[in-house]
Amino acid sequence: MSDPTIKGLGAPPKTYDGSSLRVAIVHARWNDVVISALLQGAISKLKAQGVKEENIVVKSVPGSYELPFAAKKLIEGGKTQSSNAAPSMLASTTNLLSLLDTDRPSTPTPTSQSTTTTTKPSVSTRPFDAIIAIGCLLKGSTMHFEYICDSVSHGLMRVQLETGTPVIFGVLTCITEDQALERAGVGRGASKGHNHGEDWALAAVELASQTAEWS
Ligand code: DLZ
Repeated sequence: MSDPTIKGLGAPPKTYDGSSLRVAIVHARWNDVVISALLQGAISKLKAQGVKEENIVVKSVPGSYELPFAAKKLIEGGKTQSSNAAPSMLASTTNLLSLLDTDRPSTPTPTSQSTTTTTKPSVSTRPFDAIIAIGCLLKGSTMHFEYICDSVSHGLMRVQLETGTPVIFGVLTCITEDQALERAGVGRGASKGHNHGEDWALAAVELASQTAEWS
């Protein structure tokens, strides 16, 4: 049984309507069981908050280290599309519909990146209101984990401060596999844990809505 604790996301000051928002999720493919669960949690919560399917764009990168670069490219690409719609960029955008149409490989393959193009015309061309960067870093026996955790967390922070687009830190930094599974809501124990992807979706909708009001 999970203990009630003081940890976790508190209630927002108000309810946010995501129906006018465009959100990109970029996820790493390392540790795919955890990533898949987090991705599904984020998508279903975005939809529950009113974000339309055609305004949820999903892209993947090999590992978490690539997330800051990909987040920045998505933000820049979205802004380029808005001012000067480039058909080639639209064609390379994978939206939720195409994700659901296409079986995601259970293990990363070198070709999966090149097969994610879609010809569906429903993709919006507005800039993204928020990016959710999802990854799962598991500690190994070397310093690799520490270097990547440090780079990715600072990189994602830098991207959002430089671009002015909220980038949600959806990167689990875990010592054990069980810690990661529990934080994706697919724990192996009696309690499955809690899917943090849902929290990241809520954070994305809140940040995108709030900061639009502030500016
Ligand atoms: C190389 C590597 C290792 C060892 N572990 C992980 C991990 O646990 N989670 C993750 O998302 N990525 C890992 N990577 C891959 C790096 O993030 C990156 O993709 C490569 O170093 C290439 O830049």
